[in-house]
Amino acid sequence: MKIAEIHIYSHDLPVKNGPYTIANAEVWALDTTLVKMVADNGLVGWGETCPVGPTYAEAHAAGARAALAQMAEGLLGAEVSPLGLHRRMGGLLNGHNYAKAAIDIAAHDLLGKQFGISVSELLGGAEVDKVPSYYATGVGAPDDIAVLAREKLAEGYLRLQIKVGGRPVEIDIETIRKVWEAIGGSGMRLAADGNRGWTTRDALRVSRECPDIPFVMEQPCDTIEDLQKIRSQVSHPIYMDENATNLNTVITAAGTGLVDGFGMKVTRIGGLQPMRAFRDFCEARNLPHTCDDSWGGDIIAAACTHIGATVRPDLLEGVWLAAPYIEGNYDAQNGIRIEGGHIQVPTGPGLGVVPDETRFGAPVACF
Ligand code: 0XW
Ligand code: MG
Repeated sequence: MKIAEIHIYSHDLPVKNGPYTIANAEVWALDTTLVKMVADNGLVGWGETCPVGPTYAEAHAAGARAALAQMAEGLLGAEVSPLGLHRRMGGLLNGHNYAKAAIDIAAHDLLGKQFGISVSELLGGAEVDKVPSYYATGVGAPDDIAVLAREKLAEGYLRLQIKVGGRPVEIDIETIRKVWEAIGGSGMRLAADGNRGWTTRDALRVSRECPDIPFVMEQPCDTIEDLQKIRSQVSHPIYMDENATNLNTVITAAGTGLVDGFGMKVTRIGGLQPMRAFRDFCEARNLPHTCDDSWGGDIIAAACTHIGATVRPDLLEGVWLAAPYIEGNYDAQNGIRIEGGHIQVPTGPGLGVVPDETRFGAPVACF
């Protein structure tokens, strides 16, 4: 099965009750990029990539489309095989994993459809038919975030990620304390995600002032050097998120014991093919991790859910989806939904979701 056509779409996803605020970004609407890959046998696969604005990571929506346009011509006629496609993409464009991920996801969707199996089966087999999600708050007032924490606990979420950073650190400390008063003892796990927004001074202070609260510090500071600096001085586990930009970085971070786990994004690492390698490295080192993306609709949600279902369950910190912040689904019937803090793994072939492409309008580019 070979690639016959590649169509690229841009689609607007307004943030429900926006804006969504994190340390380095405030977003009201996200510009997502969809890829429709048509094979020479007529089968169709879908991919998606959606940076959460231009400042969260070294990624932006127009950049994704430019990178895809750069590679598309050179991918026509290629075999639909994720490994071969990654090698071919590497020969067409250096870097830009987040754009390559849309091609990778579409190829997995197509392969699954051709063999009549789901993407999780392609990735080694699902361990579960439902995966836990986790809820991510925005940066907010301590009392408001504590109320939200109670609500999400009652809804059935097993894990909460609160956003911190980008404001006086005293308010972050107060937020962590109030949230723990709300959920402590319930079994709900807690992560405080700095999204690169704390200085090492702030991170050290938070850890010193909250020694009694068992939260994970997710990407507290901007750089790997910052993480190295605080590593031996904090009493809280450190998870790497934004700095984990490729498998090479992950191998070093895991291999040198720099981190205790990862918040991982399928598109940042380049798609499902590198994500399965990441999953296996983490299992070899007993490192917990999430299977997320920064944003996106049903295609990204399905990709994250399928890989999440293949992770050793005790290492899966949850599958985060933008669904609670998005109105509706691309696939009205089988679209991905969070119910009681959990997500049903799609059972249909490939990704198991079929988007209504009339929602996306005309493609912005066709090859
Ligand atoms: C909570 N997320 C998965 C969604 C936002 O895009 C940020 C991200 C994170 O963990 O950094
Ligand atoms: Mg994070």
